[in-house]
Amino acid sequence: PQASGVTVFLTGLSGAGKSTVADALVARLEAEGRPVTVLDGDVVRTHLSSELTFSREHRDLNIRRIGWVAGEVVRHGGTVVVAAIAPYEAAREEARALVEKHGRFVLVHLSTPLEVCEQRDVKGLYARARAGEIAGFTGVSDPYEPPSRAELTLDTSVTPLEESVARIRDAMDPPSVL
Ligand code: GGZ
Repeated sequence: PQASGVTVFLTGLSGAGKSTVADALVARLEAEGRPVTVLDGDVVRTHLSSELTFSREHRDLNIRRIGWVAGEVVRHGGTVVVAAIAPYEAAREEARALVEKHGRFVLVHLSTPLEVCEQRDVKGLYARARAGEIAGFTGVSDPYEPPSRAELTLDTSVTPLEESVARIRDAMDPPSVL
């Protein structure tokens, strides 16, 4: 059969659980013997988008780059897991189009409420944003447009990690042709 590539694109606020879910999903896929390319916003911004700010223009450019790389991997039958805030619908849809030229795209909205993300505040960024030390922080002083067509929506404050992984794993399989 023809190689069938897929990109799982995790979008949501800072602290929504994107990296945690991505790590657990990658572990599951690698345990199946399936190599995975991980494009985590944080890491991409170190290696591929180091000159970019958090302006809308730069966020969109960041997501376009991620979408293009994901498309190239999917073109060769690979598996990609993206974890990025990707706050703008138009940029997410651009990434979808770049990937769907070559394979499947599964958009997963981690819809964990802002209050929970802010309470977690793993890196203290929300506190700094509230104090006015970080301008244009998503959810505080910058927008997040919820996806209007996510394949899956998961709130990590109510869904256990293993269940999130299982549901994403199921959504990755191509629709069965009976
Ligand atoms: C949002 C910011 C900001 C601002 C720094 N707004 O939770 P983190 O800390 O570790 O990951 C976030 C990361 C967001 O990068 P992305 O590439 O995913 O964003 S986008 O998709 O919008 O391009 C956060 C940190 O960078 N961070 N400043 N102002 N998040």
